[in-house]
Amino acid sequence: MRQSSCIVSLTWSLILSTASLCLASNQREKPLDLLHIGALFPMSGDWAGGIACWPAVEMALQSVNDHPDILPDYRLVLHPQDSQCDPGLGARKMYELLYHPSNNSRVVTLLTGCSTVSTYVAQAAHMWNLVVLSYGSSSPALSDRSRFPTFFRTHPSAALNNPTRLKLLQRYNWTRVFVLRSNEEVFASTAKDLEQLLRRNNCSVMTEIVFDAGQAVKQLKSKEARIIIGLFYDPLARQIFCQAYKQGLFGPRYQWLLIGWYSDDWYLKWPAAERVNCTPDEMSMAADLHLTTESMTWNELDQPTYSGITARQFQNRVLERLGKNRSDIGSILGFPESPFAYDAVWALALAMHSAEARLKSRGLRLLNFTHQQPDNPVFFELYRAMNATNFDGVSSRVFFDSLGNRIAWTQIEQLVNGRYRTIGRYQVQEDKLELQREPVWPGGVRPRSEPLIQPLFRPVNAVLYWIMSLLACLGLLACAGGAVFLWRYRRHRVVACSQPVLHAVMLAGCSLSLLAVIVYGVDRFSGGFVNLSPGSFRVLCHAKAWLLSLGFTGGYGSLFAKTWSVYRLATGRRGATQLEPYAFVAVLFLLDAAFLTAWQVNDPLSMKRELFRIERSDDDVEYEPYSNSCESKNGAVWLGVLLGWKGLLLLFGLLLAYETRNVKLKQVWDSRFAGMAVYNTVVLCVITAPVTLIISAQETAIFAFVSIAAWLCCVLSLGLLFLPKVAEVVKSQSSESKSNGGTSSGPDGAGGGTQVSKEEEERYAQMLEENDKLRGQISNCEVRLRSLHKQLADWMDNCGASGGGDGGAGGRVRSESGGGGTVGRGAAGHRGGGGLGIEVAEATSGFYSCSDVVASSSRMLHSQQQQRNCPVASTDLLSTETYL
Ligand code: ABU
Repeated sequence: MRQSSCIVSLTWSLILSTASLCLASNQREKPLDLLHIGALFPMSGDWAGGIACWPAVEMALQSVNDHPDILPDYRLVLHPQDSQCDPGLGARKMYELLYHPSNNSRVVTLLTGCSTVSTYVAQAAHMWNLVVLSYGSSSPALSDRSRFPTFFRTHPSAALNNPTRLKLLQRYNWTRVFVLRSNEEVFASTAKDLEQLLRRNNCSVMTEIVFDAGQAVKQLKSKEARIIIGLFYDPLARQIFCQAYKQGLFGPRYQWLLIGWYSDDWYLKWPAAERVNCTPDEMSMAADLHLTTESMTWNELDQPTYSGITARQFQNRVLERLGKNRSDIGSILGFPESPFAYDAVWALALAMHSAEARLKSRGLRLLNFTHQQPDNPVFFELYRAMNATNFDGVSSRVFFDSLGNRIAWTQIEQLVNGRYRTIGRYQVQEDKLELQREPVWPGGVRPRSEPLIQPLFRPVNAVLYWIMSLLACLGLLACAGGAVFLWRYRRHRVVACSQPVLHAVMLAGCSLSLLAVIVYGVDRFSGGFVNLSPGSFRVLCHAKAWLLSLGFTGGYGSLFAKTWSVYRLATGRRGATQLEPYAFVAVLFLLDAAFLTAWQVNDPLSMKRELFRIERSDDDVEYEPYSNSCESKNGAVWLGVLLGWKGLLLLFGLLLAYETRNVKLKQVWDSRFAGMAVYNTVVLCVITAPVTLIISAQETAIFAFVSIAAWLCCVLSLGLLFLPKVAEVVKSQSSESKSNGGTSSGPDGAGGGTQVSKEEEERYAQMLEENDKLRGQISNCEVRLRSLHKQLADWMDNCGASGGGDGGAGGRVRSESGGGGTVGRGAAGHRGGGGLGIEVAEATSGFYSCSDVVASSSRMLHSQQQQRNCPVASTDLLSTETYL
């Protein structure tokens, strides 16, 4: 392979040297001053564009030399060298041009082709005062004045294609792109510029560097690449497309975008040295329908350019020199760049001409050029003139930006059935896209940059939802049954002695929780067969929060209050009243309501779409499951506070239930069952709360956990508190019916036994009512007694009485009323001889009328007043008696 490339190189050197000699022989006929131009042509290698560019340069040189008005005192002499598109060889050729002993001519400028070579040459050239002009270098890296201070190019930068690529991506909505590039600087810098541009325009871009074509294609496949931009020379393009064929990275769903300057048949023919393990047919299949972008190389106007010929005439002459036909155009390497080469020579000649004119005015000439002088005026003027270039070339208008770049339109083409056809063109300065036709899409459908993601509503499992709703309804029925039972047997000992109001609260709480189970399922169905508007969904969110929270407070709060009152009674704390548990539950409800209102007002819940991992994918569509849930901005904080507060209640409830596990009280008949219900609720809540947080992505599982836990809490609590009572009532009724000779026969125990039981119940209830009434009367009496006692003391002070031998009037009234509220009579008595002393002590049994106590004290007070001839506060006493 090396041998053959040496032979090719030698052949071209001979041809180029002969050409050079021919040009030199011309010069003998015309004794003009010579201006030497060094030129590097890539006649082989990655881009062998010199093949068509050399004849173009030759033509331009001839027309410049023949032009009577351009550099009339000079003749341009070209020193061509083959660089083989190899940077090392290119650098060596440059040194040979500058220093080779056989070359005593002074090279004024350099012409180069192939980015890799131009990079080396242009980086060094300014050290010899050399302006470098490239006809075939596309690397964006060359647009760097600090590295390449004297570099110009008639070949536009490859970065000029990037806005066109972006335009295409945007037009076809391709937002996820892969860049596959080889490691040369030209492609690295193009890819870097492209990445920045795409990212700025919200396009996701991933770059893969090719070290091995097979591996690179495999990588693309594994990353599900669909839109692929290839940045590489054509030998590598062949390797990659062979692999693309083998690995199936072509056809429908895939779109390749390549560089447009390969020859038209690059995928069909390749040098024997290249190992491409695919047939031309396979390569055609893989490469078909790829798009290309490339700077426009031809002046489209069919008018003579500055050099005097039209672009078409130029094409014909180049073909003539190459001995080729128009039909060969696509396969001639460097043919697209040949107008750049032609215009490059004209740009140099015009710049030299202009520099000569300016130098002349200073008494200098172009021949005063030197390589060594740091600020050589010729170099300075030449550089200045190059910057000012502006003429109509065969490759359209030639001018450079401040970085020495050529500005041009970009053309978009597509390979359709083996032929490149124009799709349109784009001009970045004016952001102008002119499309002639739409591309043909592989498989007839425009590929997508990523699979179409279709949302898939995932409701809770319908069977589970209906089962749980049915169970919740049964639970609600049980609550209703419990309420009927409570009312029906409100006077029965087992009901009356087990805080029936707390039971009623618990029934209400359980009902709310069971309703929450049904509502919880409805909001998870929204988006499916229940389609709620966001507004209705919001209402449902709040309803769910209120139902669950108040349901918990009613259901568990009543159990907690019960356990609390058992604890208070069992530990014999004074001051605990019968109202305390109710007050406690009321406070819990108020706190809940205040918290939920604050949440709803400050941070309202709203509908949120929860997305889950993509599960299924067929063809080009992927389904993304989602469900709707309730969310608020600081929902986690609100929920944290609510759960924390409820968690504390659970913890304290557990402790109280444990503390009172052995307590048996007449007043709270069912205390042990209440304790067991507390245990159940705590265990279920402690398991459910963390589990639902962990499996937040599993809709059905969450619903199952929450609804089953709520349902079990309710049903177990109801069972534990009501079933023993029901059993007890049934037992007492059947034993009563037995003791009445088994006369009872009806389902509700209608018969003699039941009659007696009812009487008992009524009597018990009457006693309770009476007890309440008496307690009220006692407290009135106590107030009255205190007032009387005060009056008595005042009266005695006023009368100057100071307690005589009869013991004085220093009587003392002590009144106590215990939790039971019954008052005993037995401890009342006199102190001292005739002294006033009444004690109302706590009684453990029987009832005491406080009227007796007050009447007796009034009477004693009256008799003492009479004894001491004191005026009687008769109205008070009388009214007291009357009242009593
Ligand atoms: N259009 C050919 C460019 C070759 C190169 O930049 O190396």
